[in-house]
Amino acid sequence: MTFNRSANAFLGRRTTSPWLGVLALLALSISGCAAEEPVTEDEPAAPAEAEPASEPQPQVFFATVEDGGTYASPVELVFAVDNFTVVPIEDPLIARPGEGHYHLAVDADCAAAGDVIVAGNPSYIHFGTGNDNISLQFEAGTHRLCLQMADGEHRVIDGPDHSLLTKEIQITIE
Ligand SMILES: [Cu+2]
Repeated sequence: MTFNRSANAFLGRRTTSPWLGVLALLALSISGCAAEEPVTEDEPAAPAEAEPASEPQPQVFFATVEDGGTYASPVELVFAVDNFTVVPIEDPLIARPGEGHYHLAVDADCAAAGDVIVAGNPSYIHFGTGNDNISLQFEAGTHRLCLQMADGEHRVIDGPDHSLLTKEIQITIE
């Protein structure tokens, strides 16, 4: 019994001893890593990645009048659009992405996205030659103007660009 116990104890020491060594090595390597950690933390933070340049958005606007402005009649209206190409309509009509022409609603509601201009309605003027200006006579008072980009089939541009390709303003004529 005594022999066995001491043998077991001996064996126990023999068997645990190498593990202690391994644990000690592990502890050393862990502390080694821990010691190196602050070095990486001290490195200057990587500069924030530049935001990927977002696609330039098409946007339509009046170049000569602004919302809330007061003007004398006749009013020279000039239109402009960024990141969109103004082209004359073709025969037969064809719609191409990113291209179109101006429509102007005078004292009338903007046409809904995807709607085709109402032919023969004098409230809706269509600039099918790709022209970008008109001189309009107004009576004194307030007037609504809604400038919209239409595609080559006279359809008010639909989709996510719609809101930026519709510009509604109110002007006052003295
Ligand atoms: Cu049109």
